[in-house]
Amino acid sequence: MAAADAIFPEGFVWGAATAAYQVEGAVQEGGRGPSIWDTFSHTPGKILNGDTGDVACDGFHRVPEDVALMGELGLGAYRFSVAWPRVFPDGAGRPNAAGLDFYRRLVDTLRAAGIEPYPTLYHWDLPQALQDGGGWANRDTAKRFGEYAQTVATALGGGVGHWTTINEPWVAAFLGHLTGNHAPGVRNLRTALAAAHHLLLAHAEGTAALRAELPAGSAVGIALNLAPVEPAGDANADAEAADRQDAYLNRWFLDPLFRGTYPDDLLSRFGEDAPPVAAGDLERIAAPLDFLGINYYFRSVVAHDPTSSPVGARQLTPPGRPTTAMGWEVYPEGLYEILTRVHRDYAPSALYVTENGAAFSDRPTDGAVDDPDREAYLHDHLLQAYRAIEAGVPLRGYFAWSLLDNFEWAFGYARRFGIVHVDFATQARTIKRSGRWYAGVTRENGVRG
Ligand code: IFM
Repeated sequence: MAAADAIFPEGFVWGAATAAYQVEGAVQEGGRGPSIWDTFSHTPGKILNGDTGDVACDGFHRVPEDVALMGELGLGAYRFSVAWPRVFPDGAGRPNAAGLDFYRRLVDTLRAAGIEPYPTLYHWDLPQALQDGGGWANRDTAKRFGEYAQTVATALGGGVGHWTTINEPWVAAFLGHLTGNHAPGVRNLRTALAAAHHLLLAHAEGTAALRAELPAGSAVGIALNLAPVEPAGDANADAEAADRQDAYLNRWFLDPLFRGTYPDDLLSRFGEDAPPVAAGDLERIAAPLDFLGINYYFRSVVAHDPTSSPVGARQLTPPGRPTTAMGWEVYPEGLYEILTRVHRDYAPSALYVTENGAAFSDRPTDGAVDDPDREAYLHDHLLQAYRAIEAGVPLRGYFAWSLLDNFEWAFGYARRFGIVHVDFATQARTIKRSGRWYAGVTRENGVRG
């Protein structure tokens, strides 16, 4: 073996990820009800180019084709999300059998192909009916989530070993309820903090429901978007802003999940806007996890700026650094830094990189898609993941974001993250150069050379 080879531990899980609203389309089929993302994307001015997820990658109709692609890529696992409005079109009440059947078929097709299903129960598509009752600002929504989790576990339980409750509660809470860039488009700090707390409470309800329903040995976790935080300059004020940003982005979720507390420094800063925590909430939120999923894309570099963000920290892209089509800095070492930090400070029993990837504007030429930047991004991040394993981090798997080019939320179809190209006019799929390279990684169980 050449010195630079990074061969991962036996049994390491190689996967790719998507989310329901980003790929499924078929928003009015199979009894699906509307979600907040249907409402939001159909509101003029909210999404670049007026795009919506109405058709997306047409994944709802293309399960056999897409699972065959996963086979070509040599994936051992597929992380997808279950659309709550397919299961409960009205948010609650009687589950929709056709919706559950769709996911049963997906799980069966994956398993028949030797690919482990890794469902996520909430990747931002709240049933509109629940939003009409207050959405995540309403504590009851966490209860509804528990019922939904129990229903999906009953339907899929035997065939699924790894469950993620919520994807990126920070994004759902703060982009959805503070900046308003995501559905439901609210702009209010108190609402955002209530939403964040209720998303964690939903995680607790969902975890309890899954554990009650699933066979022993099933694993339940949550996926957080985390990043190392650096001050932009040498000034003390920037260092303090970086501490606050770390509390806001990372510790606001890690502390309650692993320690049953919210960061004191921010609680006092938020004052009357602080979340409505009832007796017993934090104990339930801190119930042990079987794994933590980390979604990592770029580090957070911040400058002190009292007018920016609820913590007075302005996010910057360090000048002269490479960036992706999202404008996000390419900083692979950040993956090592966040994995080792979380291992050191919180010691989850197992970790997965549940998302990592990059948008670049690539186009097919003569039927091929040459995306060396994405290949380099994945390569460099995988080497950092490997470094973290060598440093003792119990990292068990890696999921590239994304299997397919898809609906990138407020950016619509104008940002491509896929290792498989999608022509949205014809729905033709083409494995990109990065996808072919990743197939080599899954085959070799690591990165050679
Ligand atoms: O596309 C998103 C995904 O839905 C959640 N994590 C970040 C990705 C890229 O923005």
